[in-house]
Amino acid sequence: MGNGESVAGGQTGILAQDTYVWYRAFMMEYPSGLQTLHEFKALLGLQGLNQKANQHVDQVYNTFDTNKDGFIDFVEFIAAVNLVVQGKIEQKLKWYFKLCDSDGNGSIDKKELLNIFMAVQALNGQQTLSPEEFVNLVLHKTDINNDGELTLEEFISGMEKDRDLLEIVSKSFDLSNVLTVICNGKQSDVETDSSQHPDKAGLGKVKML
Ligand SMILES: [Ca+2]
Ligand SMILES: [Ca+2]
Ligand SMILES: [Ca+2]
Repeated sequence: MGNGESVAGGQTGILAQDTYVWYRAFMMEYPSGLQTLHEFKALLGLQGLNQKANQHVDQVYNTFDTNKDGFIDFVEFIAAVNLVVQGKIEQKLKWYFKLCDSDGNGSIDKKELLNIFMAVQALNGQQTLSPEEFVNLVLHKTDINNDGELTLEEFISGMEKDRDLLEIVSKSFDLSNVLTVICNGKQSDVETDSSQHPDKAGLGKVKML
């Protein structure tokens, strides 16, 4: 305890050492210290998406932009990395809920679930379930009062009770592929013969799930 402060905050966060590696990578890529939505998409190779997928990416970006200034700064960035890499289940579920609740009214309805799943599918490609199957499964298992909408409480307690469902949902919302892209840097752009030791080697040390 004591002076173990890190940008990410909290003892369960990414180690200070890792944070430094991320910080260097972030500042190298974004010398202004801010990442725009456009850069976010460029970094992840997410240009030219269809509308659904695009909306989803916008929403992911917006949930990471916690102070809502329209940019992701390093603190927001590392919080996002922290969540995706080693967030506790409940933190992740809260974040999934926020992602799904696109109108922000505090509950998820069928249409929101359907939209999010189709968006995720557009991004990640093949899924074992169809969007309808996914929505029906989630509602069937978590909509306890049967009103066709999910509160945060229903969503979290439903997921915690059903490991299989939790796994399906976690897989659907998995962003670790996104982090792999970040970790590897824009390798395709940097394929000129690199004589020096690549600076980003340290990034490989950041543990992925
Ligand atoms: Ca921000
Ligand atoms: Ca809603
Ligand atoms: Ca309900």
